[in-house]
Formats: sequence, structure tokens, C-alpha cells
Amino acid sequence: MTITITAFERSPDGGKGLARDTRVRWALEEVGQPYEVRLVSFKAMKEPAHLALHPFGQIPTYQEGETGLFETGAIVFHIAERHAGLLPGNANARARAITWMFAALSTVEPPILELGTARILEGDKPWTAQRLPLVQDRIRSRLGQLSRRLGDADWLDGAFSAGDLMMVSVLLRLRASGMLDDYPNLAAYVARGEARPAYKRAFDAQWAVNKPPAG
Ligand code: GTB
Repeated sequence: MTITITAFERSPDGGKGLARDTRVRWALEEVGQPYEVRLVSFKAMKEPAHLALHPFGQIPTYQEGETGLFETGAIVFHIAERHAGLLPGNANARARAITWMFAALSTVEPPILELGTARILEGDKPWTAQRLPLVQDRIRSRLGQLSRRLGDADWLDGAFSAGDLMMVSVLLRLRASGMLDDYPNLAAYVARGEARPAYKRAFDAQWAVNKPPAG
């Protein structure tokens, strides 16, 4: 059955691969599943046809036969559960890899998202100068904890897993801020993720859609 995901017709990040379809593309590339992409405009995302797939009018979505999913975490988990390559066979190791997926999305990503909100959406507000350092401190606190846990390991818990896919994807959103540079083991961890052939294929596929027009 064909897998179809949705992605931005044109991502606001201009091809940096930061929109969440890249996470789903990466997971599908890791497990070797072919997929099709339906591109949607911001306008179309808020129309009934897309809202039937995604109640919040966002991307990505995932469709395969009768299965229709939204939420990147749920989609990547679904892919990882059904195809070998992203979750260990051992039940305990599998549970720990899933734990890292949740940790990426619900413990590490929220302050990183706050930084984007503080800088971009609320950058012109009078409280921004006071708020930014607080948000940056919250991020540094999480990065310090994560850095200590990773230590000199390649991946968070043994072999590369969906937990690493999600954590690397979350940390990538910090690259432009320069904050990762203070944690060399995390910067190297992210670079290891980006060096994976499956990540490169996912990145190139979204770049083909989003690269700025020539000239
Ligand atoms: N919790 C949901 C999930 O994990 O799937 C969040 C999905 C989400 O935020 N989707 C965004 C979206 O559809 C795209 S990825 N936004 C349109 C809308 O809400 O109207 C978020 C995103 C957008 C832009 C950049 N960027 O430009 O760097 C990065 C990430």
C-alpha cells in the first residue's frame, strides 16, 4: 500500500529541513519504505479536506490505506513499530528507545520552541529582552543534562534508534542560535545524525521542494 505524507508546498525555512516532514521522511528512509509526498499550501492546510486528516491544520500527515495519522511523534513511532531499523528487538531496549522519543518531544523540544516564539513571533514585544535570557537558560539546562547523559557515546542508548532520530531533529532547530557549539559532544551527535545516508536522502528530498528559486 502506498504511503503518502504531506509537507509544505514551500517551507518557511527555505530548505533548511527544519519543518517536521523531514523527521517523517528520515524515518521512512531509515526503514527503506518508499513514500509519496503531497504538498500543501498554508491556505489548503486550513480547508476541510486537510482538516479531516489533521484537526489542527498542520503538516505532516501520514496516510497508508485505511490508516491516517497526524503528529510527527505518532507517525515516526508507527513507522518504527512496523518496520525494522528504528527500534531494538529486545523489549527493554525498545522501551528505552521509545522513552527517548518522548524525551525529545516533551522535555527537550519545548524550550527550543519557546526560543523561536520569543525571537520571531514575539521579537518586537517590550518583554523580549527580559524573556530571552530566561528561555536560553532553560535550553542550556536541558542541553547540559543531555550532554552529560550522552557522554562520549555515539547514540543515546546503544545503536541508533527512533529516539536518536527525534533528538537529533529537535537539536537541529538550535543550530542557527549557535547554542549547540557550547556542547561539543551534542554538536558531534547531531553531525553523526546528519551524516547518515537516510538523513541525507530525506534532506535532499525536502531541499528539492524548498530550495530558493535560482537567480
Ligand atoms: N506537534 C505537531 C507535530 O509534531 O507534528 C506540530 C506540527 C507543526 O507544528 N507543523 C507545522 C505547521 O504545519 C510545520 S513544522 N505549521 C503551519 C500551521 O500551523 O499553520 C513547524 C515548523 C515550521 C517552520 C519552520 N521553519 O521555518 O524553520 C520549522 C518548523
